[in-house]
Amino acid sequence: MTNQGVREAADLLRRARRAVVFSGAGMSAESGVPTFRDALTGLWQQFDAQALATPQAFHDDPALVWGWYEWRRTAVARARPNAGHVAVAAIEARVPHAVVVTQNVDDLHERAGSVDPVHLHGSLFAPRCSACARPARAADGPGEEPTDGRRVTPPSCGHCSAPIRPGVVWFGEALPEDALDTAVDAASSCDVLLTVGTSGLVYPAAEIPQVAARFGAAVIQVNPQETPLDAVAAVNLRGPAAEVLPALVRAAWEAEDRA
Ligand code: BJW
Ligand code: ZN
Repeated sequence: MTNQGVREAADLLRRARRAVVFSGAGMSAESGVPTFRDALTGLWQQFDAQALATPQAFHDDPALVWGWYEWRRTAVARARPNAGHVAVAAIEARVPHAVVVTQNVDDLHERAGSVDPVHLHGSLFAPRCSACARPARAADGPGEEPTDGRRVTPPSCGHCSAPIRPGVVWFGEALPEDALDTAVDAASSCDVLLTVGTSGLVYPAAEIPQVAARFGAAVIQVNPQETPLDAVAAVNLRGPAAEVLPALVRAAWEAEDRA
């Protein structure tokens, strides 16, 4: 990340009337939550996440998949928002109209103070029936899953007895319509879209920054690695979210605060 890049991005953000922050798994990496494309460990090491995040995997082996999500729910409940999440909430408080759109199924944006982030891929904390779709009661407490994970038989629906499934969006499933509509509306009317910690490989979510660019917004990307979104980014800040985002907030607003 260059100082010049941070200054450029800070100017764009300070002038923005409408902004979208679009986040992916890298946003939570420094909270200790593995990214989606990190290698899995423990019980799941012979799988990749893409193989587990499917309706077929849950159908074939519900205890394996439910156990994986319980392990992740435990890890997220024990994690804390990092300085990047806090900086996103600060951006939201500064820009007149700001919307946080996340692909993450954790609740770290909310816990850092973001108001009503749009969850495109659902939540670890909103299980539902796999047959009748009625919401199920989320388990109490952070969970007690061992570090290596374990199989856990999912609970049954109180109404129809089918297994309860995680309230997330798997491959081949439609995204929640209201969330996708809100995200597309926000992207098509913003001045700046800040994309943070996503590989930009999973659709239709990966279209959100592209929609913003197509409608004339400046796209700022925060990611230590190159991604396909480099092609639409006006500014690329190569670095970790918990370092780059606080630096961006300082550069955008600190001078103003001192004046
Ligand atoms: C850091 C960092 C630090 C590291 N700081 N950065 C068009 C073209 C091709 C394929 C498709 C298409 N349209 C649809 C498809 C199929 C499919 C798809 O996209 N496949 C691709 C893989 C090719 N899409 C779907 O199936 C979607 N559904 C659909 O299209 O339905 C159609 C339909 C319509 C009507 C009726 C029925 C069907 C659904 C996609 C659902 C995705 N779900 C998951 C799992 C959620 C639950 C769970 O978490 O288990 O969502 S998959 C997974 O990927 C998860 C993530 O939200 C998503 C995105 O991943 P993300 O966040 O980008 O993470 P990573 O790990 O990939 O990247 C991390 C990044 O962070 C890296 O770049 C690092 O460098 C960076 N990083 N440390 C900042 N400290
Ligand atoms: Zn049911």
